[in-house]
Amino acid sequence: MQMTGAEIFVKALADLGVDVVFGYPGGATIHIYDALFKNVKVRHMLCRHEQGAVHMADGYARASGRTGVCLVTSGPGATNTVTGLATAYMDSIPVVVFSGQVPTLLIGNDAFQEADIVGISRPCTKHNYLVKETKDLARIIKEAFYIASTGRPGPVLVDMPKDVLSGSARYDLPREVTLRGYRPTYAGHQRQVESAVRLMLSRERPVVYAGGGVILSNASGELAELSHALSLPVTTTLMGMGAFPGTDPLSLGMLGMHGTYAANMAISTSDVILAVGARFDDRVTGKISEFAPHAKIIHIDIDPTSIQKNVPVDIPIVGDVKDVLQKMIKLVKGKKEAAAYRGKTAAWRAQIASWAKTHPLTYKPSKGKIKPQYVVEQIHKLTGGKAIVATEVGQNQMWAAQFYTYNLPRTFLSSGGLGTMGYGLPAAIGAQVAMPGRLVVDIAGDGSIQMNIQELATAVQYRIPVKVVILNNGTLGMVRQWQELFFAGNYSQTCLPRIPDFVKLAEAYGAKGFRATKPEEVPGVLRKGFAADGPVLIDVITDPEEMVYPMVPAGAGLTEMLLV
Ligand SMILES: Cc1ncc(C[n+]2csc(CCOP(=O)(O)OP(=O)(O)O)c2C)c(N)n1
Repeated sequence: MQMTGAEIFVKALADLGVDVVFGYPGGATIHIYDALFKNVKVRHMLCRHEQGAVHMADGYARASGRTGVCLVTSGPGATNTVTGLATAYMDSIPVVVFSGQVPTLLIGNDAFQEADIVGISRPCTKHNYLVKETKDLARIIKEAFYIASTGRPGPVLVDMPKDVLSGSARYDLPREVTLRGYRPTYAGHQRQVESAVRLMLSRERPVVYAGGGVILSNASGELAELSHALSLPVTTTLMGMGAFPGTDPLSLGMLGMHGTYAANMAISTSDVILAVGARFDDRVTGKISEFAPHAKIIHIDIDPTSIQKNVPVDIPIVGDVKDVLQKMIKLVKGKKEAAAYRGKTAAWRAQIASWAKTHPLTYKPSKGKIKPQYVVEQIHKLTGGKAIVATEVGQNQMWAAQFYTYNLPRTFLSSGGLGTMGYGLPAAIGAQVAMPGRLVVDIAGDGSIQMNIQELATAVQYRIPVKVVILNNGTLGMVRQWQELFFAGNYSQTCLPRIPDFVKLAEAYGAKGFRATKPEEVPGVLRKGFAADGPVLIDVITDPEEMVYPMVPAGAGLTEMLLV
C-alpha cells in the first residue's frame, strides 16, 4: 500500500511500540502533525521548548529503560535540540530525535529555516541520518531505534526533508536490522573474565567502582550478587546512583569530587579496582597521576573505546556488564576460595567502616536558616526513599546525590556528563509520563529551574503531577562555592536576587505553589506539597552560605578532600 512519508513515520512509530512523542511543530513537520491528528496509537505531547522536549524523552528513557522519542521542526527547532542531544550523548541515553528539514531541492540554499542539523549534531549523536527518499524512511526509523538502544546506548537524529514527508512510497518496515560495521560485543571474553577473578582473589583491598553502565545494562541484581558473594565494598559514580543499594552495608556511597570520605580513601588505598560500566571521568579520578596508585584495574565496558581512555587498565573486558558479571558470579559462587577471600579482606572492610564512621556525610545545622541538606533528608524521609528523583545542576544536584539514599536503579536522573542546567524539570516530566504511578520529584536550584521553567505549562496541560522542590539560595551556588574557595570570595555574577516569586509563577502557570522560609516549616510544607494534586512547585528559602562537602579541589588527588 502506498502511503505518504508522514503516514509511514507515524505507522512505523506505532509498529515499533512507541507510545509517546515529545515535540513541537513547524512547517517542515506539518504533514506529520496532520498524520498524528488521525492516529490514536501514538500520543504526542506538546512541549514549550525543543530543549525541554529532548530532556523529556531522555527522562522517559532513564526512568523506564525504553527509548525516548522527540519530534521537532527544521532550523531553530532542530538547533534547540543540540543541548539535549549532547546531554543524552554524554550519559549514553537511548533517545531518537526526528527533525524536519527543508525540501531536498532547497538544502544548501540558505532556505528559510534551514540548518545543517546533521552536520551540527554529528559530534553529539551516536549516529545521524538525512533521509533522501520516502522509500527509505521506514528502514531508517527502524535502524535509528536499533542503534540508539543497542551496544553503548545513545541519541540518534533522523533529519527528514519536507518533500520526503509529503512524497509517497510503499510501507516496508524491515524485520531485522543488519548494519555493516556495527556489531556491539555483548559476551565478555571468558579467559579475560577468569583472569579478572583470579586477580581479584589474589588481592586484599578490593573496591568495586560502579557507573551508569550497570543501570543501562539492567545489571544491578548481578552487581549485588557478586558483591555479596565476595563481600566487595561498592562505590558508585553520580550516574551509578541506585545501581547498588545505598543502604547496603557494603555501600560506600559516591566517589569523586563530592564523594564520601570513605569512598575516596578506599579507592586511594585499594589494591584492586573492579570498574563496572564506568568511564573514569575527571570528576571521579581527580588528579589522574594520584588516582588509585596501589591498585590493579579491571575494567568492564561495552564500549571498547572507553577502555584505556583515561587511565591504564590491567585487565580490559569488553562486553555487556550483565553478561560479564554473570560469568564472574558463576566462577566464584559457592567456591571455598570465595569464603577464604571474605576472611582475607575482613581487615580491609573494618578499615573502610572506620573511615565511614569518623567522616560521615554531614552538615552543621543552623538555627533560623534552612540547610539544603536538611531539605533533601526530609524529602527522603517523607517519600520513604521511594521517589524517582530528578535533579538540576549545581549544589542541588550534589546534595540530592549525597542526602537521599537510592536503593533502586532508574530512580536518580541527573545530567552527569554534560552538567546541563535546566535538565531536571523536563526530565522529571518525561519520567512521570513513563511511570505514571510513581512520585517524581525534581530537586532544583533557583538558577537552573529558570532555564526550562516554561515546561511547567506542559505539566499543567497534561496533568503531570511532578513535584519541584527549589533549594532557593539566591545564588548560582556551585559557582559561588568555587569563588568562595578559590577566588577570594569575589562573587562575580553569581548573585541572583530571589526573583521571580516562584509561588506566584507556579500559580500563573496553573500549578500549585508552596513556600518554606524557616526550618520548622520544611516537613509540613513538603508534606502538603507532595499530597497536593497535579504539578507543584515548592520554594524553600535556603542558606546561601552553605557549601557542598567533601570537596576535592579541581586538579587535586582524591585524598586531598576539603571536609565540613
Ligand atoms: C546550561 C549551563 N550553564 C552554566 C552552567 C555552569 N554552572 C554549573 S552549576 C551552576 C550554578 C547553578 O545554580 P543553581 O541552579 O541556582 O543551583 P545551586 O548550585 O545554587 O544549587 C552553573 C552556572 C551549567 N552547568 N549549565
